Amino acid sequence: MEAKVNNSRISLARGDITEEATDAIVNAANSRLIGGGGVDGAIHRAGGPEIMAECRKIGGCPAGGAVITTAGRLKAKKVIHTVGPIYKDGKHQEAELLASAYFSSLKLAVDHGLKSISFPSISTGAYGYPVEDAAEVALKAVISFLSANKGIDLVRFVLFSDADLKTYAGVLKKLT
Ligand code: AR6
Repeated sequence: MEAKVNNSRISLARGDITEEATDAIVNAANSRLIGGGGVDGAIHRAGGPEIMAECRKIGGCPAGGAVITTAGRLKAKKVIHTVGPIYKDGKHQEAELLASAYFSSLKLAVDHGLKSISFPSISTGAYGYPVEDAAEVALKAVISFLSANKGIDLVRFVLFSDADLKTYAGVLKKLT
C-alpha cells in the first residue's frame, strides 16, 4: 500500500529491513546502543562489526533521539539508530517519545542528504507498545514531518508480519 504526502511517498511492505536498499534503514535500538534481539540483533548480524564499533564510540542515545552510523555491509548507505519508549501504560509520555523517535530519525536523514528511509515498527516488539496505537503515532509523525519538510522522497515501513502490515495499512488508509 502507498500514500502521497506533498512530493513524498509513504509505502508499506512486509519483509526483513536488513535487505532494504533505501539510503537509510532505521534500527530500533536501546539507549546504551549495545545491541540486543529483534531488529537490532538482525541489523548488527547482517551489517557486521563496523556498526557496533561506531555505536560504542557514540556511547548512547536517549529515548526519542537518534544517531547515525555506517551501514557496514548492508545495502543501505547508513543506519539510523533510534530509541523508542518502553511501553508501560500509555501515561508515561510513550506517544510523545515514539513520535520523537520518528521525527529525530527523519531529521537526521535530511541533515545527511539521505532521500529514502525504511523504518521497522519501533517499540512494538520487546518494548511492548500496542501495534495499533504505535502505527497511528508512527504514521501521524511521518505525515506531519513530510508535510513540513523537504528532502525525503520515500519513507518505507518494513513490517515483519502480515498482521502488522495489515494494521499499518488500516491506519494509513484512515489517515490519508
Ligand atoms: N526486519 C523488520 N522488522 C523486524 C525484524 C527485521 N529483521 N526483526 C524484528 N522486527 P524489536 P523494540 C520487528 O523488539 O520493541 C532490542 O533488543 C519486530 O517483529 O526489535 O523497539 C533492542 O536492543 C517488531 O515488530 O524492537 C532494544 O533493547 C519490531 O521489529 C529493544 O529490543 C520491533 O521489535 C527494542 O525494542
